[in-house]
Order: sequence, then C-alpha cells, then structure tokens
Amino acid sequence: MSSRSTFRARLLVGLVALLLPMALACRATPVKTGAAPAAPAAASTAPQEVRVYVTEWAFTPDKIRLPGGRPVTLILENKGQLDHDLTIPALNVSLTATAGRTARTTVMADKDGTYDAYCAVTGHRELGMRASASISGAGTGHDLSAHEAAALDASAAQAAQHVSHATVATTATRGNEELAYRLTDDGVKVFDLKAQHFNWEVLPGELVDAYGYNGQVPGPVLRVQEGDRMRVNLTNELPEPTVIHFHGNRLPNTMDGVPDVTQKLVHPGESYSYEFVAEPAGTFLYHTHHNSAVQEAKGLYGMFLIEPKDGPRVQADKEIIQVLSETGGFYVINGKAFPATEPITAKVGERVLVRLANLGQMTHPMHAHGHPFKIVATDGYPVPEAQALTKDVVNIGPGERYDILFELDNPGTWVFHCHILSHVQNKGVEPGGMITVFQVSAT
Ligand SMILES: [Cu+2]
Repeated sequence: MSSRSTFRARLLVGLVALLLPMALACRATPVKTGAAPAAPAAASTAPQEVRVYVTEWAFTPDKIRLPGGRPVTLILENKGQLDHDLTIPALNVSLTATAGRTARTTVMADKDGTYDAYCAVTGHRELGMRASASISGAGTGHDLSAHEAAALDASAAQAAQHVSHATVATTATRGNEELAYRLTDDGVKVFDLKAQHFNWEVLPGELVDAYGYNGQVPGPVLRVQEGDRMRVNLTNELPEPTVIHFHGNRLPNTMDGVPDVTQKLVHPGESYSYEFVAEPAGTFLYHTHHNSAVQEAKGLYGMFLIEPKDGPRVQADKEIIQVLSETGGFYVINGKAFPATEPITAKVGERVLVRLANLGQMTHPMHAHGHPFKIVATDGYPVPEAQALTKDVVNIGPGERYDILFELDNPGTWVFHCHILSHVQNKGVEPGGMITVFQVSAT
C-alpha cells in the first residue's frame, strides 16, 4: 500500500472513530440509523446505503456487496406478500421487513469476507431465500470509488426494476375476482361474462396465449345463494364460437350449454343468456363446452358457488379457492405457477376451508405438509361428518371438486403441492408449478 493511501486510510479510520464512538464501541453490532453520524463534512463516513429487495422466495441482489471499514445502512425493501427478514449472523444483522414495508439498520462491516445471509422465518431459507454478503476493503477505511458507487447504484436500480416487474406480474393480474351482479326489479341476479382472448402472465414476464372470462384466469367467481334466480349474459369476444356449461348444479336441460344438443353455438360478436334457479348449495364450476380441449385449456373456466340458504355448512375463518389446470405448458393454481401462486396465510387455531377444483386434463394428487385435512364435501355435496376422511393427499381428477378443511395447530411455513413431481416444475425446473406456500403463524 502506498504511503498516501495508508495516510488516507488512517485519516478515514480516525474520522470514523471521532464521529461514531457508539458504532465503534460495538463493532459488528447493528446500530440504529439515528445513531449514524450526520456529518456533512465527511461524505465518505456517512453510511453507505445498500438496498436489498425481498419477495417470495428470493433476495435481489442475492450477492450483497458491502463496503468495509465504514458504516453501512442496509435497507430491506419487502415487495412480497409475506413477512421476511435478512439475517447475517456474522454481522449480527437480523432485519425484519413486514409485507410491503421497508426496514433499515446501520452496521459496521469490518471483517473482509463472504458471509451467509438468509431469511430466518421458519421454512423460508429452505425455500431458497439464501444470499451472501461480501465485505471488501475493511481495515483500510476504504471509501467507495466513484466507479464502485455507480456500480452499486446501478445494480440496486436494476434490482428495483426487476422486482417491481415481478410485483406487477403477481398482483396486477388475478383470477377468481368475485363478480358483482345487478338485481332486476323482479329479483333476478344478473352477471355479465365476456369471453375474451388475451395474454395471461403465469409467472413474472412469462405470458401465455389465453382465453378467459372478463380478462381473468380463472374467470370471476359467481357466488349466489341457494334458491336465487340468476341470469348469466355471455358475450363472445373470441375469434371463434363458444358456449357456457354450468357444471354440477341442477338446471333445466335447455340451460345446459351443450352445442347442437341444448343450444346453438354463440358466434363471435353474439350474446346468449342463461337463466335458472341456483340449486343445490355447493362448489360448482362453469366452463366452455365447445372446442373444449383448446378453449378450456386456455382458461375458459371459473368457480360457481351456491351458498346454503340457512348459513354455511362448515364454520371456517378463511375460504381459499384453488383451481388447478395446465395452461400454456405450465401447471397452474388459479392461473399462476409457483412462485407466482398466492400464499395462504393463517394463524394457529384458525380453520381454513379450501375449495379445490380441477379444470385441467390431468389428475393431481394434492398433498399438504404439516397438517392433515378433512374432506367435508365432494363435488359440492356435503360429506356426513362421520364419513369425512382425514387425509394429507387428495387425488383430484378433471372436473372434480373437493372442499377440504384444515384445523391449524402447527406453526410454520408449509407447502401444499401436487405430488406428481414433474407438476412442481416450470418447464423442467423445480420448484415451480402446482405449489402453494401455506404460512401458519403462531399468533
Ligand atoms: Cu399434478
């Protein structure tokens, strides 16, 4: 080292010592941002900000670079739907950012090296939330060159762009939105469905050619009460004819939606109305019944829920809908492949009802970690309590529905997934596909 840089290093170390007695007294111990120096004269000893983005199930960047020998403010920005932390044992860092929030801490990084970093929330490390933190320049009072600072900024900016893109992808497009109805003067609940052709994002940046109702895969949820008179207006905006079949519920033959058997095809630009009394109560479906192997696989399906008129059959704190399918070469739950599938969050002591439906063309053995579940309804029909099987795998075939009830008593990050292991891949890469993270918090 040249005498000039040695002198500069000593000067910087001296300045740090002068301005940061607390930080130096507890080296490698996080100090509150408030304790960081507000020293306009010493730009190089102001904490260097290092921003890390976190989402399910990754840190960006996953190779975190920290300048050594000076205070560093670590900023953890959580763009995900679950709480996460950034834990770096070697630096005594344990920084928690709740979903959608940002947290920060200032540390002195004074030992060169590369250290393990991860999310310490139970199960998250195992799901791939690992990173490394590299410190360089410790002991020299090394201040980042303009070039290094610019490189760090650029990588943070790139990370920001990357993560915000992912966030848009996983939250801006969702299926299963509950469809509002209009009530006519004579008490008919009217729903409007448009069959449309669009691109659907199954994974961040991964668009598949889709057909769907009202721009969604699965289409919007139709929820009514047993005994309601309902009308569904279908408008065909597809480049080909279509129809709707209501699947599982009782209805007049003329409303069954089978082309050339009960009705004529609805051609592009045409509309057709289905009207019937909703019965019985249960978990039912609606889907196309024309050119089905193409149209249904592209996403022309949705949930049709008829609630019992005398209140729910099963008391649950939370209802989750999961529609399985294979779309555009991806194995999807509610139109998304893991890690874009929506996590289920609940607390110990809660009861979670999952309405599981299969609108794909394959059978999927869905397996729950951590908790068994009770099968409380099959194809919409209630299972008498004495016959309700307790299982941790339910094999669901095309067109079937199972209502399964979890009684949560085991905190942790569990997964609920298809046990055909090529179905938990995205085009051959594991993990992906039909996996949902089931986050059970202790309180
Ligand atoms: Cu499967």
